[in-house]
Amino acid sequence: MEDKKRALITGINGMDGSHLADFLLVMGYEVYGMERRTSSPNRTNTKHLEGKITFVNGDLTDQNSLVRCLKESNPDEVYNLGAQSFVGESWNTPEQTSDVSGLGCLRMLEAIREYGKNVKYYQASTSEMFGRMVENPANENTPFYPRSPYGVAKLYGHWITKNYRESYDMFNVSGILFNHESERRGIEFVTRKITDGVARIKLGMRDDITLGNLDSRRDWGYSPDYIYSMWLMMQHDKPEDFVIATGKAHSIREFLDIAFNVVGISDWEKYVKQDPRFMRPAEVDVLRGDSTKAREVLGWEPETSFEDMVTNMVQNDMELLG
Ligand code: NAP
Ligand code: F7E
Repeated sequence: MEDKKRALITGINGMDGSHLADFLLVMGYEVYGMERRTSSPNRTNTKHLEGKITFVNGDLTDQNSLVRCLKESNPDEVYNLGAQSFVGESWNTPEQTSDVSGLGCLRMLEAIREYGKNVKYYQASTSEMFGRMVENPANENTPFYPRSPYGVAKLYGHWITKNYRESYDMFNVSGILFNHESERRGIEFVTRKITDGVARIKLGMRDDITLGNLDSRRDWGYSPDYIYSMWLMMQHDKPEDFVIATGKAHSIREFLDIAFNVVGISDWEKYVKQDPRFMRPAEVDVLRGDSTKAREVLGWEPETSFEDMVTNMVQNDMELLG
């Protein structure tokens, strides 16, 4: 019988980490999830995975812990999804964001080199690297122009992944993923903040939602569709970088329109307040991607529509709160 493939996922308790673990289990992998120690457990997204995967303790700011995680998991594939991923917070903690989301990638690459076995490496790059969008839609050849400490840190991760691929002949890939969401999205991100707020308003638990800039536009996809692209990149015959996007951008207002509509509210403006606290020092006005390469080379396509994704998220929050 063929040995099971083994995967190590950093950021296991995050949105993408938990969806990727679900998928890899279905594909017959032995899955190891790296989590960092917290004073109280943080397994909201991964409670259902207990007993099915192995949790290992490590931190992207601690080189030795990464080497230990590799020894404990002996992986064929490492998916580096761990990051300080909240753009707004990256102005408050720029150093920590750079350490985790930028240097964390370098540490994992060095850990793999020290471990000394052939391990494929996936880096979670982001559309935030395009920031001001020199070209719309952006593809793999579009110049970068990050607009936040998070975007700058991720750009470092992106380039060091490519540099180690070229320097040491490693199988390293970067997936440049545009925004993607799901029912497991962290509550601070605008999509989940809205769907949770809409459910609370509908259930009479709150009067309004307070947001920042309602005019920015994002190319929003569905996380379970996007994690599939990560796996496809790792199975491709050569290591390359790919843009993953739907190709359509929507404003926060459009998101609000659909989310409130799901619970039968059409005059949503009266329930939404704006506060400069949620505005950013440098905003990314629009993000839209061109994933032609992924569609042609990997055969990847997004499956879930924007409307279905928003509906799923609102209905899920209604169930959780109700
Ligand atoms: P997420 O839900 O915020 O998950 C990030 C994970 O990283 C969390 O589990 C977090 O652990 C972990 N983490 C934070 N600091 C760490 C450290 N020092 N050491 C180890 N782990 C640490 O993010 P996501 O939305 O799933 O995104 C996954 C990855 O894709 C991230 O790298 C993100 O930057 C990138 N990305 C996301 C999107 C998107 O739209 N979702 C788009 C492009 C790229 P705790 O639970 O302990 O905080
Ligand atoms: O903001 C605006 C905000 O925080 C989206 C991360 O996964 O995707 C994500 O980063 C937009 C911005 O996501 C609020 O100003 C308005 O224009 O949901 P967000 P993000 O910054 O796009 C990229 C691709 C990643 O890589 C990141 O890791 O919404 N906005 N009002 C607000 N945003 C928040 N969070 N809260 C508000 O109240």
